[in-house]
Amino acid sequence: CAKKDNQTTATGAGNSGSAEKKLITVGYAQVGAESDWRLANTQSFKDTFTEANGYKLIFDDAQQKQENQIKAIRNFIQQDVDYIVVAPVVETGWETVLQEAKDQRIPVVLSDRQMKVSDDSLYLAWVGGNFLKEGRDGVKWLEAYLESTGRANDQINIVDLQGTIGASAQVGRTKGIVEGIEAHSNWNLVAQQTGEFTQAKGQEVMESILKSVDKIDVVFAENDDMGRGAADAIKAAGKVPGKDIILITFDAGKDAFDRVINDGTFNCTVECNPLHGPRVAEIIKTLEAGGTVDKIQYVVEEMFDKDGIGGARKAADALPERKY
Ligand code: GYE
Repeated sequence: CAKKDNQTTATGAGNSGSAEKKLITVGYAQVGAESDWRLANTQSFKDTFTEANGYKLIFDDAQQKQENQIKAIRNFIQQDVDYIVVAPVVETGWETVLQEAKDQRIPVVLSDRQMKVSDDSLYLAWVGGNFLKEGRDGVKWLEAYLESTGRANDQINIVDLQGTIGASAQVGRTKGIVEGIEAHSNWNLVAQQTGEFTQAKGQEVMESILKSVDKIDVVFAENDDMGRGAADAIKAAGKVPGKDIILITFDAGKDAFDRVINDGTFNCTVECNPLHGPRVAEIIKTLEAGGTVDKIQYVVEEMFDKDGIGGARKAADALPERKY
């Protein structure tokens, strides 16, 4: 235990005292490669945590399985890394392994999805998107869109294609749309099922919903990839996505922008920023210098549509600044 006695878990202050400049070893327990968002997130870490920037990155892809992430974290502990970064696949079930990291005095930083732990001293900080706000933004846009198309008082049947159940990105976005449905007596939740945040599963689930539900007005796809799958399923059923069925997605990646601007198959996409590499590096830099960081750090995010209604920005205006 004496090994890291220049380090405290409260501040994480680390190598700052050593004469020669050592690389800081960072183990990143990544969720998987399920979506465009995830690929951009992985790239952001690989681009940031380079040797040239003073880091050695040990990257692990857990293939969307918590047990694999727990194994990866244990491996990082065994290798005595300087920091462990986790993008937790689900919110719960992390106490034991985080306690193991704490016992070895290895600071843990969370990024992207959140954890629900009984003792929040088990991690130093979290940085990511505000998923409940994202869900509520999608609702605000839908209200404005229905209003602008004269449908504010019509019966509106809504499908919620959910992300990985128990992931904080799913929990927040689902809560947002469910609140919206409860607040409008003419909005009806006609189907709610997970598409695991993947295009293939999103398509498969949407195909079966289209067979069992007669009238669908809106699909709330909890990421772009499932939105793409849903658009394909809607086309295959002889309907026009974006016209016959309103499509709202989350992430606002390049392809979603293209659809909103060009073929109209998505009506609105709510931003979720994946470029967390530099944000986590900033946290580590501060900790290395003996400083303290805000425990919870939300990234500011927008939403985009064709015409700029309901608080959305026009996608065409924002396009030149987009980085993913
Ligand atoms: O929206 C989805 C990805 O956790 C915010 O995970 C992330 C979500 C993102 O698979 O595309």
